[in-house]
Amino acid sequence: NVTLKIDGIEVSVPKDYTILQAARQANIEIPTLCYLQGLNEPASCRICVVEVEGWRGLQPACVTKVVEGIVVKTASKVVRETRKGILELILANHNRECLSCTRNQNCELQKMSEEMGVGEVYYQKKAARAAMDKTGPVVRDTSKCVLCGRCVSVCSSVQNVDAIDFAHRGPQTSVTTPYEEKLTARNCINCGQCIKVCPVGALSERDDTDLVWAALENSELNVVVQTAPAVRIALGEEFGLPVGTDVEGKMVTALKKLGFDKVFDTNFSADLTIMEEGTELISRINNGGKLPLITSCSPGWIKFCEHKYPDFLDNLSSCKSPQQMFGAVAKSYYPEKAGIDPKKVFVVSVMPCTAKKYEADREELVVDELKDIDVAITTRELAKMIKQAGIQFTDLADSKADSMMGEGTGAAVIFANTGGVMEAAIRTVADILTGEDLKDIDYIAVRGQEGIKEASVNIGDLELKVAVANSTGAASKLLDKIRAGESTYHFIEIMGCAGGCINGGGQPIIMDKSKTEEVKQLRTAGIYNKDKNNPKRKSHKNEEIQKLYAEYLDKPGSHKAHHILHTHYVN
Ligand code: HC0
Ligand code: SF4
Repeated sequence: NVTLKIDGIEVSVPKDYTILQAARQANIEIPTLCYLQGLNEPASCRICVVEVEGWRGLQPACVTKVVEGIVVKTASKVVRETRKGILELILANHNRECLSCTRNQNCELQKMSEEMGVGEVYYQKKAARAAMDKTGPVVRDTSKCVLCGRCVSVCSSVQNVDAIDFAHRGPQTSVTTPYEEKLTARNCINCGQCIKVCPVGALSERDDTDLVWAALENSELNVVVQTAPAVRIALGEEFGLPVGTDVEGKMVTALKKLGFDKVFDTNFSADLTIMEEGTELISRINNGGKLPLITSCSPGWIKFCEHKYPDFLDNLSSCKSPQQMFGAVAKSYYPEKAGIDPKKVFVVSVMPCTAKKYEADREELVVDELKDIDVAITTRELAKMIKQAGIQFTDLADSKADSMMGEGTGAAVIFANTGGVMEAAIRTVADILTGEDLKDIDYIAVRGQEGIKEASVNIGDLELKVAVANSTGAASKLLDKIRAGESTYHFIEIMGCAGGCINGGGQPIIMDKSKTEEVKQLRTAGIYNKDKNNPKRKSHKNEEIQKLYAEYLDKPGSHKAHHILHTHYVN
């Protein structure tokens, strides 16, 4: 260990620590716009400069290693003045239309400017409005970019996509796509992980809330809404509630107040997905079908597979995702039972995910000329709508989702966590194969935040070999091993984002990037708690699903189920 003094506090840290890490250990905040531990440490913003007694000039704390006995000052006059000067230069180059920015009051640059007491900024580079790319689910506004490089790092190192990179030099430096095309033109998978790390409003989701308001105001339409598993434990953050708080009941009340005709739940169709996908897995194992079966519910992963691993397209489950299955049922079974014209049903989904906007528009997912989903909005967009409606969210009483498509089991809610789809599937497949009502249903081996998890599960005389990858970067490593013949499995879960949907690109933005892992853990725990407290924890126990099969679909994998709930991806 190395001992040093920071702002008069003696700190002892491992010798490979940087001054920034040492300061954080001592609970001293050094501001930075670019730093992400272990991921983006380029010292590009220079905001983190500190003074080390006896050293020449100021040092960037994020890359300067600790040295025995040094005395560091993080807030001396020269440090404060230098930081402010650097900040003013960044601001001079930044489109400062804060009032109309999606990140107004949620922007790291804005917060920093306020804390550092920035006064007048004397120069304003002409805002590059023309550079706005609004075509896809992920919107780019380069006039706001501060060149921190976080998006580039995440897209490359975590997601292994490389859709964006630095281009040009000097004052012309920018973050852009190959040939400066639209983000949607090539390999971007719409995961939105770049939005989550952007300190400012240079990256955001396409705002589709106007489409939802218009539908709600159209009396001709029957507007139904579904909410994804992960939304209910994160939405509260937008209203100041502690991370991981379960706000399912308040969320349902808020949606009813917004005027939706029916407030249903994606948990219902997550259970439905398990019925179909579990049946598909058993059938592929028994009939010599293509293995491993790979989950197909994460649209970011699907697009990644199409671009980089097209040789695995036949491994993908033919099941549509729960979002799409919900829409397909909401436009067939629901109107039939409710006696309404399917064309009048307008389906809104609230998702923790930006790629769900892309999935909603995929041509493969149209049944009988009707799109499954009309509009997909993110958790953040729903929070905006609730605020726009003047609803005092934290004061709301709880209510329950509407029946027919509102019931969900514990197996459904854990879809939100990495490993959850796998665990939910095993719970049902194991019961089907053994013919028992198994009690030991916590499959701990597939839980947790590691990029790749592997397990063998004994079900009767079958040894089911499974793997879980979270983030497309982790998926690459797993699939490369399978391609090389080094690993074999029956069943694989792949989710596009690290941690699964709880950390999707549409979830509330975590301003303090040093808390990212902690937030993931708290949201994950919130989801597992909901599973534990649900009296039904297996998808096949969902009574509304049983009724759907009895009254409409017949049985899992039936002809009708295939027509509306399954699809096929071709390159
Ligand atoms: Fe997910 Fe889903 S679990 S992808 O993470 O499968 O977005 O929460 O809604 O569709 O259910 C996201 C979350 C979903 C879907 C479900 C799956
Ligand atoms: Fe990269 Fe995902 Fe952002 Fe696209 S949405 S640029 S794939 S991080």
